[in-house]
Amino acid sequence: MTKDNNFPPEKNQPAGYMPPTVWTWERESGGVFAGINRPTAGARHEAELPAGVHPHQLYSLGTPNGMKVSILFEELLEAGHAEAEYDAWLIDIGQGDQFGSGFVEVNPNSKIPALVDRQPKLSSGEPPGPVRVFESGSILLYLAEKFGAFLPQDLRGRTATLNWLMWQMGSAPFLGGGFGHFYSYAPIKIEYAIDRFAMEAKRQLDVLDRHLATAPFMAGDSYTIADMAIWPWYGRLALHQIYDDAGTFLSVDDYRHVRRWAEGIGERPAVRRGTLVNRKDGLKERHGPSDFEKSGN
Ligand SMILES: N[C@@H](CCC(=O)N[C@@H](CS)C(=O)NCC(=O)O)C(=O)O
Repeated sequence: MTKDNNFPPEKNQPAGYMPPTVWTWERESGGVFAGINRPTAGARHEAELPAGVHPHQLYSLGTPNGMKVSILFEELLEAGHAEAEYDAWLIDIGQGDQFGSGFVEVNPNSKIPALVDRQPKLSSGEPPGPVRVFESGSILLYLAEKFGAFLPQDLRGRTATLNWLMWQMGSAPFLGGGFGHFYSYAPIKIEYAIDRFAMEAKRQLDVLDRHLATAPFMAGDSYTIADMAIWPWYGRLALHQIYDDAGTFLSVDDYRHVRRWAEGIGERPAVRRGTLVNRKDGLKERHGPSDFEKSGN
């Protein structure tokens, strides 16, 4: 298919629009986040990242992608891994903190979450020094391997966990960047785009629902990093917690196995704590367990 197809340009949005031969960025597109979006990568200003006392320095925001990591940290601590202590610093993506030079050194993709591990478990012969980790899926895998937790050791369990972790990384952009963007953030409502991504979001919920009809958790009987990756997006959607009234729009209550799973995970104390981290309306920064008490949440 080419752009010179038979559809009449007057039906395009805006009417008469035809894509030029070469796209150039002329103005902000409007909508939430338009002010920070540019067609280029790299640092936009000099800014060092703060650092606390703990081995793990997390630079994040309490969005679904950010929550995955703070949930894992809280689960590790809850499970008794005291060495999983972390400092969590708020990166305000609306203000462009992700384009500061320090952040870009950790994540050249300028997106939260990003992690610096100052006490990595290096193999013998590796040069000493911190390890930088970006992409939430990579961070979850990194920490699960470091602590030997929430990642089954048997081949089938480990593979199932990674299958669903990778599924999440590939699928959530359709839910967030596709459905969420056009349903909630875009400056105009475009029926074609909303239909396309609502269809895909519902298909994904059906994938999860059919799977969760057969097992308590994504990778089978045990709670793993796959659940921690999927829950902040699809679990919270099933609980009507993201994108305003999107849960009603997508009839999420029909996916009863997803709901059962989402409710169970949502009640875990570590998940409750993890969802509060790096939120302007929760715990802006987290440097120790007592911060939760101080926040009043
Ligand atoms: N695939 C990435 C996606 C991360 C991502 O999209 N982060 C968003 C917030 S949820 C962000 O930092 N956006 C800032 C920007 O796009 O400038 C991951 O899972 O870590």
